[in-house]
Amino acid sequence: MAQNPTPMLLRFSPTSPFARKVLVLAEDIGLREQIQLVPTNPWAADTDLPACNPLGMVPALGLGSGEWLYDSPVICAYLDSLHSGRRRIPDNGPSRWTALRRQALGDGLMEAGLKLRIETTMRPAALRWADWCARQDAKIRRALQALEGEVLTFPREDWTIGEITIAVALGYLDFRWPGHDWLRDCPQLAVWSEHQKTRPCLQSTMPVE
Ligand SMILES: N[C@@H](CCC(=O)N[C@@H](CS)C(=O)NCC(=O)O)C(=O)O
Repeated sequence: MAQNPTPMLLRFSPTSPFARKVLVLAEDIGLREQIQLVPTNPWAADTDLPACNPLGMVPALGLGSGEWLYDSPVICAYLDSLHSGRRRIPDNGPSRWTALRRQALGDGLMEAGLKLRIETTMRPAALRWADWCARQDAKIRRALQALEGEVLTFPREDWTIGEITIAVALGYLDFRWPGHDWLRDCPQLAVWSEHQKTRPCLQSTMPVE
């Protein structure tokens, strides 16, 4: 395996699903020990995160050269380029586009969940926008239905960035809304999700408040 000469720094928050996606991939491809974690609260008024990522978001990966990479798809593509094993982002062919599309769907699930959470926990109650919440809820339900329709085609062992992202997105929904009914009409996806939880890289990256 190629060794990165200087350790990489990951600005991350332990509750961020996007940061968890990066950590799951890093562990899965054997690069976790080359990354030093820098816990960062992107919402803190005095955070210096914008010096690394002008968008003020985690995850951001410091390369040791002074350059910082963001956002999670870019960081994952970079990490996947550093090892000599099976690529989690296939180099070419239809499997590449399926993996990237699934990553986009998983990222979109996380984003809808995050927007829902911001609206329901951070925004003052008097200013909350019910239609916005309903819109995010509908996105989540449609995305899950789409995944239910293709979950039986997911690779059994050789997962890609697509399935990694989807597993982390489902974990985020469980973490923030325990007991939710979003998977009620997605029995195959629910079974798949439970099975993924036995993977060491998902167990070692469980979100904590
Ligand atoms: N598209 C970005 C999304 C990252 C993101 O939304 N991060 C959240 C934490 S989960 C954040 O830092 N939010 C702070 C903000 O929006 O100002 C990625 O894939 O990395």
